[in-house]
Amino acid sequence: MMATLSDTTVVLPTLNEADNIRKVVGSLLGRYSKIHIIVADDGSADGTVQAVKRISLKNRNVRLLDRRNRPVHGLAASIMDAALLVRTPNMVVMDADMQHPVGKVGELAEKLSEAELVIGVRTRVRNWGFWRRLVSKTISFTAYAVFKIRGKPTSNDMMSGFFAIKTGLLRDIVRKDRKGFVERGYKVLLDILKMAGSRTTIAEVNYSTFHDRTVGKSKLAPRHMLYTLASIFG
Ligand SMILES: Nc1nc2c(ncn2[C@@H]2O[C@H](COP(=O)(O)OP(=O)(O)OP(=O)(O)O)[C@@H](O)[C@H]2O)c(=O)[nH]1
Ligand SMILES: [Mg+2]
Repeated sequence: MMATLSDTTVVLPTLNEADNIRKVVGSLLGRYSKIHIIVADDGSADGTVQAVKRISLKNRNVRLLDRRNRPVHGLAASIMDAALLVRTPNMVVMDADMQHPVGKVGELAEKLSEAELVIGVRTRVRNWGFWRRLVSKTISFTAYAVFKIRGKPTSNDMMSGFFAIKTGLLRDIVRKDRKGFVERGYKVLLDILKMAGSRTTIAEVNYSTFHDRTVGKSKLAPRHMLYTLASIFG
C-alpha cells in the first residue's frame, strides 16, 4: 500500500518557481494523499504565490509562508521559518524545481522511524559540466574532511538539499542556535549537521535521478559559494 504520509510536512522553498510549483505540489499530493506542504516563498514576482494560494483554497494541507516582507531573504532562513510552522512530527525538505524525486519522499519520511535525520544521497548527477562537477566534488570533500576533524556528523552527500528530519530536532536547533545558520546560504544541511549533537542518528537514502532543472531559472549565484564556505568553516 502506498504511504499517505499524514504525519509528514514537505517544505518547499521557492523563489520564482511558477513553472514548477503546480507540478511539484500536484505530484506530491497525487502520490501521498494526506501529506502536508508548506511553500516558503521569498518574494516571487512571477505568480508562484498566486498559484499556491489557489491550491491552498482547495486543499487545507497546503500552506503558504509568505516571506516577502522579511528583512532577511534566503533559502536557509526560509526553511528555518517553515520548520517553526510545521505541525507534523516529520518533515522533508526538497527543492521546488523538480530536481529531487517526489517518489523518494515516502522512503525518506518512513526512515525517520529508524533515525532522526535521513539524507537523500545523489549517487549520480546527470548533465553537469566538468567544472560544476569538479567544484562540487572539491567542496563536498572539504566539508566532509572538516566535519570529520571537528567530530561532527557527516554524510555521503554533505551538500544534499533533499532530506527528512524529525521536526522537533530541527525546531530545537533553530530555537537554540538561530545565529549558527547561514541564513542566506543554500546548504542548510551543513548547518544542521554542525549543530545537531554528535549522538544524532542519521540514515541515508540513495537516488540516481538527480538532473539539471528543466524549467525556471537557477537562483544559484557566486555569493552562494561564500555562504557555503561560511557553513563549512564557520
Ligand atoms: N525561499 C527561498 N527559496 C529559494 C531562494 N533561492 C532559491 N530558492 C529555492 O530553492 C530551491 C533551490 O534553488 P535553485 O536555484 O534550484 O538552486 P540549485 O538547485 O542549487 O541550482 P540549479 O541546479 O541551477 O537548479 C528552488 O526551489 C528555489 O526556488 C531564496 O532565496 N529563498
Ligand atoms: Mg535547482
